[in-house]
Amino acid sequence: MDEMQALRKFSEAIENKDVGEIKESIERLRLLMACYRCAMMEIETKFRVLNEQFSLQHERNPIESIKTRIKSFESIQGKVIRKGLPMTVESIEQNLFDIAGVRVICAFTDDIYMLAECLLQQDDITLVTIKDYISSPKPNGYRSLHLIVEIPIFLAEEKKQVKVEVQLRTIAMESWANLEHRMRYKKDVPEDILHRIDDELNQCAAMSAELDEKMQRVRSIIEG
Ligand code: 0O2
Repeated sequence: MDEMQALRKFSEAIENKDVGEIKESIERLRLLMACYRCAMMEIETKFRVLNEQFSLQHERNPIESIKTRIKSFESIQGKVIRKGLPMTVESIEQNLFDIAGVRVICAFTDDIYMLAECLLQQDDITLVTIKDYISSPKPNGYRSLHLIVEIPIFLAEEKKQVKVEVQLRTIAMESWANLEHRMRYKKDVPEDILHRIDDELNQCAAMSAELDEKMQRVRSIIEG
């Protein structure tokens, strides 16, 4: 289904509903988004607690910074349309796993795996999927460890399992991804130039991977 067809289908779906139905869908969507916000905060807190504990026990912080974001409604809508999914609250909840996102930036690659393991060991966390783009980078050179996890959120009358996307990366991986993202989405760059910079970006990714490896080795030497 192309974008126009999907948009037509969405507007037909709205036209065929009465105002009460639309209001109810909006309310359910607002509740769902509130659950994502809570789940995102819970995961962020878990990482902050781990960081605190490490700084007490080992006198160093494995986490440099944490970023969180909730996918905008425009992005959710775009993804639903791209994937040819029905534009309903249920479909959004069942098919999109990256509405709540937590990004953890570490100084060293080892810390990424250590933190992921610590998170996954916690008994209220369920692993849904894991994608290791560090051991197997994407063809363009993109590296990061991606986890989709589920965490329970306790509402007044129910317990709800909510999915959160966790991206763990080093400072070098983060700066490469940010620059690549900015260049990829930069407007007015002709297609042939975009192709030409692919190779350059790949080389930068290899250099940044080498930097991470060297930093890791230096730390191992210091720690004996
Ligand atoms: P945003 O705004 O960051 O959320 P899916 O999410 O299932 O449709 P896929 O490809 O299975 O698609 O997801 P994957 O590979 O786990 O990657 C999802 C997210 O990782 C992206 O989210 C980016 O944040 C990041 N990412 C993946 N590949 C690249 C890449 O090549 N370059 C950069 N800079 N980031 C990447 P969104 O939805 O694109 O955007």
